[in-house]
Amino acid sequence: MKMACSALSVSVQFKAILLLVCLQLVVSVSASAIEQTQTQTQTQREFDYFALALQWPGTYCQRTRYCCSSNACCRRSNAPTEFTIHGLWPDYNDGSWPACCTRSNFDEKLISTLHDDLEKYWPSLSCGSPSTCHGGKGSFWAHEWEKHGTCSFPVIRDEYNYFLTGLSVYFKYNVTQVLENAGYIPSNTEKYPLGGIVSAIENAFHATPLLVCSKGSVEELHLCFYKDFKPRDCVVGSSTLNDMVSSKSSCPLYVSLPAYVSLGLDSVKTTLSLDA
Ligand code: U2P
Repeated sequence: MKMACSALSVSVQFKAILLLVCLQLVVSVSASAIEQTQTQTQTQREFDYFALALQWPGTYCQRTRYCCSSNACCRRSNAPTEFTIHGLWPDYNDGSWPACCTRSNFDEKLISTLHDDLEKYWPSLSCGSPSTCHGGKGSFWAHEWEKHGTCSFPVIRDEYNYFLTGLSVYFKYNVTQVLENAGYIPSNTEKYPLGGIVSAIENAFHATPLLVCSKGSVEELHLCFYKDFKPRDCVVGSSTLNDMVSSKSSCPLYVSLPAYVSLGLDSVKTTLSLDA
């Protein structure tokens, strides 16, 4: 499976198809592996569902105060203009989530075949070094694997499959395309009805997303999935637009979807923690 999946970065045309095939393999291999071994130490109860957390670069990149090589906001004309991945998060139905479930430290070599796709679709949008689980600091990917990935057991059992699955789900559920088709185009002047954005996603994927805003702009959009990666609502029980506006999402009734603006910032060598 690993060899087949490593062909992903070779052919853009076949990427989506291969990723979906890989995802199915990942799920079935993981399921059969459950019976084979239960050796992993589990100190937190098993999660209930997955959230694919997507970040909107047009909003995140407005915060960039200085540049560094790890920050995709600094790529100027090559900066991301579509939703990128924040993380694939195992969550509980009560709104909490497990974190740092095993001592499996991040190893970048294990995901070398996914590197180009991860740089493009799962980049860091800051210069900060987030905390890892056992007292250190690391890359954005290290943080996501150690904090969230290690808790996706038994559905996803290792680092490579965690990132592969994140990419696969992201390619299958193209939020940027759905919003564009519904007329929600990145703009620094327009505001769009939150209900319209939610409906566009519901119509496409038959499940209610969760939106997170910052100062009236869409910052994140979460898609939620059962453990077999079929879409489900993100908010259990009450998912009316009112609930989303008032409590869960920090979004007003009309939101901006800012277009990415090239920063024109100089890079600095020191990684001061000016942006998170
Ligand atoms: O929402 C702020 C931060 O809380 C963490 N979070 C949120 C929702 C959730 O289901 N799981 C979760 O971990 C995220 O932290 P991070 O992964 O960025 O460390 C989110 O940024």
